[in-house]
Amino acid sequence: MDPLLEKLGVAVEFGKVDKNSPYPPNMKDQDGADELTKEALDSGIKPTSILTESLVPAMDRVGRKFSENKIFVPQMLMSAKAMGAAMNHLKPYFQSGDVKTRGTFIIGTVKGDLHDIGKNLVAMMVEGGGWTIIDLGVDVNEDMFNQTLAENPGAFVGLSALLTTTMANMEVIVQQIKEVNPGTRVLVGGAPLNDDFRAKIGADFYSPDPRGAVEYLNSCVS
Ligand code: B1M
Repeated sequence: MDPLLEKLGVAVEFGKVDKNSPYPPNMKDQDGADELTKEALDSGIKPTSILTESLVPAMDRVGRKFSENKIFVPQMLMSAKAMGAAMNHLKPYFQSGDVKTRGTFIIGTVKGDLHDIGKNLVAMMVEGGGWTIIDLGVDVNEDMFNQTLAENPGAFVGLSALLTTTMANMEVIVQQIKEVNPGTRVLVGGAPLNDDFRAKIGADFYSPDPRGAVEYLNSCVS
């Protein structure tokens, strides 16, 4: 792997946001995710390579260490911050300059769930695919989705969940959307989901990644 991508992965794994960040103390004065991502882009490394070869594997390592009780929530949070600093540099590439004409996509992480890195990636890439995005953020309940749908008739909806506990909330949200706004197409995603779960809760499409979500949405309007 490119040594720069390796270094960036380490910065995200250990939560080094930028050079001025005092955390972690043993990486004091070293470049963080902010500087390293910029350097990687300036050196010509593709944004998708930065994401898939460095950032996402780093977050997987973080998750593994958390499961093994080797790190705790504050460290996980610092890694998420470092990932966010990196994503700020990638955003313009994924959003691209396309005219937004295909339709409106309302996205949010479901009630009870605060994970937003994957949801933000999906939003960025769908926007890059030519869609107008309404990002409702995290901890979004059925009423917020339905109210936004009432203001944007015909919009598509995307739900993200990262916790097995909040997958249950997803089911309620899908049912309520379908009841109040019949005909709305609902896409679901997030690490603990699969297509069986999608079918069980009556959502229209499951994608394990942002690309699948973009392809599905585009196929609905072409
Ligand atoms: Co949390 N967390 N976390 N966490 N966290 C996980 C999810 C966990 C798997 C870690 C672990 O135990 N190994 C575990 C869940 C276990 C489970 O339910 N099975 C867990 C836990 C337990 C918790 C807390 C309960 C911890 C605690 O407090 N004791 C707590 C819950 C808080 C809450 O939400 N109410 C918690 C808190 C946090 C932080 C706040 C510290 C932080 C989130 C910060 C943030 O998001 N701003 C955090 C983090 C960083 C993680 C891990 C390490 C990384 C998540 C991530 O960003 N991945 C995570 C472990 C892991 O995933 N390996 C973990 C990178 C991201 C690019 O991937 O989000 O999967 P992902 O998104 C992917 C796909 O899933 C897909 O596309 C994305 C790009 O490929 N996708 C979609 C996502 N949404 C989609 C929607 C679509 C389509 C595709 O269409 C609409």
